[in-house]
Amino acid sequence: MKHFISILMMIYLVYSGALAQENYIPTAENLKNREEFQDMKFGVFIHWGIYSMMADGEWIMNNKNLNYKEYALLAQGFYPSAFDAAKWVSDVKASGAKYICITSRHHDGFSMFGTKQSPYNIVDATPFKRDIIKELAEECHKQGIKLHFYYSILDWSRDDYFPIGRSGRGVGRTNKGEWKTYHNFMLNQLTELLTNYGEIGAIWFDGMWDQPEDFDWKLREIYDHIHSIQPGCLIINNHHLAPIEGEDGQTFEKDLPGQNQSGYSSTATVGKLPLETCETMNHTWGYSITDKDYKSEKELIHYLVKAAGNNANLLMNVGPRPNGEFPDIAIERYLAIGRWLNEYGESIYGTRGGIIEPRDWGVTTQKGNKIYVHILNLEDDALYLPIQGKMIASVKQFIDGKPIKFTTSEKGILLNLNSKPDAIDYVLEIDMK
Ligand code: FHN
Repeated sequence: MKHFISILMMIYLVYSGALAQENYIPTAENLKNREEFQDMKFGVFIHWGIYSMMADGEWIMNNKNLNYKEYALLAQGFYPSAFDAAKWVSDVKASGAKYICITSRHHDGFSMFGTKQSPYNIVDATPFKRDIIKELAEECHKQGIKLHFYYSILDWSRDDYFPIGRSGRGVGRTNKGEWKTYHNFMLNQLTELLTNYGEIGAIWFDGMWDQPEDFDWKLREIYDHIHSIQPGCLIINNHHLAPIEGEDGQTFEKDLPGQNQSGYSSTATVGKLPLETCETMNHTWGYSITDKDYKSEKELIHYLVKAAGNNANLLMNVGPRPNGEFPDIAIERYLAIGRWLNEYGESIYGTRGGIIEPRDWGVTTQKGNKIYVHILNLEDDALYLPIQGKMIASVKQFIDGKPIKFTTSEKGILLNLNSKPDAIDYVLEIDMK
């Protein structure tokens, strides 16, 4: 009998353990942070590492099949003499962005923070010896910018990232390490990131696509570990899939939610979590000396507005130079977005995707009883909206409050704009009754 009861107990424990793994219940703080995350609407992504010295993007180690031991020697020459966290954060603020997501460790395996888990980090392996993540965190907290950490779960330099994945196959690793030590290494680094740098808005994972679909990353253990240290910290994973239990947000790479122009998003079903889309200003994420093909101010503002209309944040990337400065053209673009947000921010911050689905002419955003109509591309001097006229109190130009005349039909209204809009974003404000 005793034996029978202990078997029952064991079954119960295993089963309840499995259930605990399955049902992630976010804390109230986490839910509040999700709302705040959605309200912020605009963030700056920073891809920076020792690869910036080679000035050809963050994948150079893989793309040129650089031997991992040889590549590691780059660290000895990394001295970003112009790095100034205060300047970064004030430029980010001037862009109107409310958060920064920075690469704490990219696929090359080099940690941009002072970690005790490996000497291959900015404090111990470079003559610079400064923990740039610490300086950035302090400045973000001081200037009221939220800080998110990008964290690669694939690694081209460690033997214990084994089996080797789809990428980094030509960098010379021949040893076979134990996955368990890699897993523990990640858990310990995450502990450091979540205890040494104050409140962290999100951990943003990347690289899961490196292994086959059925690979067991023991994600849930990683996610629970993060939430056990900072329950409010959002977990976002750029795995290009539908959200996985334990996550708090969903990101799309170079695509608005539901699109698949990048080729990354074919399996990324849009879920119910807060949404984000990340994009490059030019073509590469890490600094490239030749890639000068920057998107125009108009294109960038349109992307931000379209993201908002699709109920998503925009995370717009910059790849700092090896000396630690943002490229001048990136700063110019950020400042242009900031000037636009100074005027039109009310129609973006704190909004959610509007009741009218995105259209070819533009998008709508919504806050309380106000609908903002963002006309980005209209060939006519009139616009039909499927909103019942009787529900509308007024329609006006956002910028100066000038009333807009409209006629009502059975299912909607026809706005008389007088002329074809030519602003970067012609914004109308509709007050609902
Ligand atoms: O391989 C990375 C790439 O370098 C960059 O970090 C982007 C950002 O979304 N994510 C990966 C590609 O999916």
